[in-house]
Amino acid sequence: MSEEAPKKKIIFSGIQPTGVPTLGNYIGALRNWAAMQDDYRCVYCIVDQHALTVRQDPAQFRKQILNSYALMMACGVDPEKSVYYIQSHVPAHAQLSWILSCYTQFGELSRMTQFKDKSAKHPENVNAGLFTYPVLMAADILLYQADLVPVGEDQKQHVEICRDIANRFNGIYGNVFTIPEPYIPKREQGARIMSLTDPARKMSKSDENPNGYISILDPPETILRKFKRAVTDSDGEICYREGKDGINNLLAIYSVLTGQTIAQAEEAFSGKGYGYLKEQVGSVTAETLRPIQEEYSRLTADRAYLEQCIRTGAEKAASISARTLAKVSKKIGLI
Ligand code: ATP
Ligand code: LTN
Repeated sequence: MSEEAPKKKIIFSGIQPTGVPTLGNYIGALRNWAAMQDDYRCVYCIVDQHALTVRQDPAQFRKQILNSYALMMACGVDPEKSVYYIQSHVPAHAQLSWILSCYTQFGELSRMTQFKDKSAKHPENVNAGLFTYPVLMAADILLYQADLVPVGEDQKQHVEICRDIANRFNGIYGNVFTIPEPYIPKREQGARIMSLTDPARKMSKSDENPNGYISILDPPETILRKFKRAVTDSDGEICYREGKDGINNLLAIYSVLTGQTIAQAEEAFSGKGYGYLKEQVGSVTAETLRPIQEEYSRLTADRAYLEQCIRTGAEKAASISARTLAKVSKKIGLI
């Protein structure tokens, strides 16, 4: 048997170091990052340049970048198995982003929901970076010739524009880029975890009200308290149904974290009250996050090791991305 093993597919994903990730980030994205490392060639990135689209306090930002790097490792990202680095350490991202921006239309960027949402949220700072954010994201993905991009549902539109840009570029210059596919969990499997205070909105780490989200680093008492206060409805029945956003959200969290189906979770809570459901979801969440929190404390105490991982990650990423950038530059006629 001399047949070569089939080549592993390439995964690329990124997360902004804009604060401590939430349970939504964990379920929608980070959990899957760790799980994919054995079956794919994974490239994971702390996208600090994307975070600059919102004003950051420099001292705070510096800490957050390092902490975010450690936290993803605590969630299972292994810098030995995956290429794991910080975006600004690899200049090819910004370089390719400029080139791709010349192949992206003003009109298509204007249609991005995240741009509309974030401009409404920060009307005093609707900067050009916020507008061209999806182009930098396309550069991230295309530099590594990624086949799949694991993200939560909110990022689907950005992966689609990335595909459009890549197809347009390939249409002119031949097969330069792999066309990536979004890799999104099903809705009941946590593609969109909702806010605990307003279950019509997604759980977001930049929510002004900390009761809306569970931070990955919240201590158990805080987790239990936040779930206890979670907004539900008044009909008192525990089932997954249209219009029951609060209960659907709790059932989705419970089923994802316990590995049960929604139907099994409904069964387990049949005839029980909302208070009991909240307590159970709270304790399953606290139990899931406990080992992550312990590993995070261990890692942040070992700064030399973290810095070494960051450096090695950037070297690996730079060497892969330089190849794509060189190919692109040649195709478009740069000398
Ligand atoms: P911000 O509040 O700063 O906009 P965010 O919480 O939306 O940030 P990102 O850094 O933009 O987080 O997202 C990281 C990953 O987490 C992305 O893949 C995104 O799709 C996913 N994600 C974010 N929020 C949720 C959510 N509520 N449910 C499921 N996945 C989510
Ligand atoms: N826009 C994403 C973060 C992000 C990303 C990426 C995700 C930046 N570049 C490339 C996947 C692939 C977000 O806000 N969650």
